[in-house]
Amino acid sequence: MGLLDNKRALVVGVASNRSIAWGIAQAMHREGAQIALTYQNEKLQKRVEKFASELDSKITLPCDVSSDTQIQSVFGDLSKYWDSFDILVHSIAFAPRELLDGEYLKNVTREGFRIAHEISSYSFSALAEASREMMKGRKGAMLTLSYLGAVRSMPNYNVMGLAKASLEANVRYMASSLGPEGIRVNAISAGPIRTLAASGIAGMRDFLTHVESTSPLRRNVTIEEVGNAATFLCSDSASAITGEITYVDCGFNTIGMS
Ligand code: NAD
Ligand code: 0WE
Repeated sequence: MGLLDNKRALVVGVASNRSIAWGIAQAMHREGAQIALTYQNEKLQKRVEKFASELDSKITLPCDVSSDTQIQSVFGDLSKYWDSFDILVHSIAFAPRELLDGEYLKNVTREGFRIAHEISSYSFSALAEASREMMKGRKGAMLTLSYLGAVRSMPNYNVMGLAKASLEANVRYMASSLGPEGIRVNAISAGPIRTLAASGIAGMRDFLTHVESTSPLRRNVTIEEVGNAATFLCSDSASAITGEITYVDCGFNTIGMS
């Protein structure tokens, strides 16, 4: 018996075998869920098709969340395979790189601010609204990925911190919108992990070594551990949990004198 037997999950945000979304998709598949994956662009298509086949899935769909038409067509395409589904995982974020370095105020721009919020927060609402019809009446669950920079100022994280604060508020408002339909909405705030999105980030190594030396568990979190927590939050075992931000960060957010 798996935690997610007879459930179907649409996972948005797999780009490599280090992606948090890949850790989540693997854990959900292990617990019995059928998986569908999306890919941002043609460059990622072949890779994502290979990842899907590793999870016994043939369902891979294009979805760049900056396009309303692509968001709509994902669900049109998905309905050719599934008449309904249970779980939506949103694991994407983007801000122009030059804003993720140096002093926040000096580097923030109107356009960079807009892009960060659109891709990292608005896209969760847009995907949720487009999912609504197919998730109706089935104890559905939605999950997104946040970071501590939403609630603390962190060096270089800058405008992404504001976008994550928006995303966390979005979780609460979406939970309120969708709760009456039995759909739960939660976020995992994960500790730093070396993924594509973290590569080339100024000072990423310092974030990792700092957590390793000061967090209660004295180590960093893995995508497998985020996947396991995600599986729980999207399972019926978490049936009364909604609107929550759950930290999966080896306890780092709980300490003082950090
Ligand atoms: P990743 O690079 O593997 O995943 C980021 C994904 O975002 C990619 O799949 C990329 O294709 C997708 N994406 C970006 N712009 C998009 C667009 N316009 N349309 C569709 N997809 C788009 O990196 P990751 O670290 O696994 O990131 C996943 C999530 O986890 C992000 O929300 C990130 O903020 C969050 N997170 C990451 C860390 C970390 O340290 N790596 C920590 C906490 C939270
Ligand atoms: O949310 C993130 C990273 C999200 C991200 C990454 C990139 C890199 C490539 C958003 N946009 C872009 N744009 C690009 O051009 N994390 C939680 C990982 C992360 O990013 C940081 C961190 C940590 C941790 C940036 C600065 C400081 C720490």
